[in-house]
Amino acid sequence: MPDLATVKAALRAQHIETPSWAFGNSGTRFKVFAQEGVPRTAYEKAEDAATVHRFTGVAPSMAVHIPWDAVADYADLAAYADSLGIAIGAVNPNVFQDDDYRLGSLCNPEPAVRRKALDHMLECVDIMDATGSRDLSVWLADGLNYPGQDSIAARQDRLEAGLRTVYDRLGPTQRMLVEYKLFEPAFYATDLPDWGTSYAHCVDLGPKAQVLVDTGHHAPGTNIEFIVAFLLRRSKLGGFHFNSRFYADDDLMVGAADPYQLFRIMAEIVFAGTLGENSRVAFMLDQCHNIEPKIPALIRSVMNVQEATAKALLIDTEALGRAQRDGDVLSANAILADAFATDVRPLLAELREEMGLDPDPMAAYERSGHAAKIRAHRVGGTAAGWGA
Ligand code: PSV
Ligand code: MN
Repeated sequence: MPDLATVKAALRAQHIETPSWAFGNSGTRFKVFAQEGVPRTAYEKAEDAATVHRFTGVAPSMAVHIPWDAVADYADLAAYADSLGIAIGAVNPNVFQDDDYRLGSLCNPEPAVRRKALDHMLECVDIMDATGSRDLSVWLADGLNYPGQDSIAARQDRLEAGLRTVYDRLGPTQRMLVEYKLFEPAFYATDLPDWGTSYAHCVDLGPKAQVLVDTGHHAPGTNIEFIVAFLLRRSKLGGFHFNSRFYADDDLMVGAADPYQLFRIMAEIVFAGTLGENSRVAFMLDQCHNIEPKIPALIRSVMNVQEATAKALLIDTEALGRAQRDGDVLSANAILADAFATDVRPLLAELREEMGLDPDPMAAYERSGHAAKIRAHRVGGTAAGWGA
């Protein structure tokens, strides 16, 4: 059986990144529901991310999305985040919310629009330099709604050229994470629809380009842990955007829909030995809290990732290896199922106490009165979000 001290050390070293946009108002294309106490600026989003970290102890960075989090001085934002005990994580360029991007960004048939998208991405690398961020997180909304609308092959050529220019601008320790998505907003064809397409571009680009797996971006029934295992084997798994989905890209709290899937994904991470201090895999959340309060939803999400990780770390890998070598299908499956069935909450409570935290982050946040404080303080101004 795995040694408990080793399990705890791995859990303590795990780093789960929160997304700035999850603290702002969000909704669906039908309605954005405004909440009270929502941040007005990137600085206030950093305060919320720091609050999630204060209660969980394992969320010491916040991803930013530009221009949603545009500020006059990015080094100052990073210094403010640092003063709160967190860092600026992945920088996400936004090349999908401008009228110019109606027909795409890097794949757009119009050279001037491609240039505009490229310039924005290069500006995002400048922001990485200013904030000390390691990862440029690239997601394109590019694609086609109708057969014949544009040349699928020519769009791949434009994509390749655009990504290459951005890649060549990266510093020696910076990375480009290339995200894919099966559909939405384009419905007929997406220019980066699946992990294979992202992977092929990343292989062409070089070692600083790696695939980003958003758990909500696959066809129903896709075996995501297979993708994870494959990419890890090739050192091409850059990170995750964790969330839950029932139907499409639902962006619900990770672990809410299918905790067993999350466990199976984390099991592949454990099998590959890619947890711990030097993990090159970025564990990021990409969620929207449309009807639930945002800070506790993110605390819960971080806890859900921790629980899945703890269960994966408890897999008896030696016994599993034996059962696999013996072709003992039932025992092998039972070893995995046993680990998943373990109640790891007492272990995590103990770990939190050792880390000087409250053993129950959700209850501690409720008791803290923080929600009332931000509701009273954040009055006036424009709440961050999608037009709420
Ligand atoms: C797109 O659905 C996505 O997953 C990308 O990561 C975006 O950057 C993010 O959601 C926020 O809209
Ligand atoms: Mn995503």
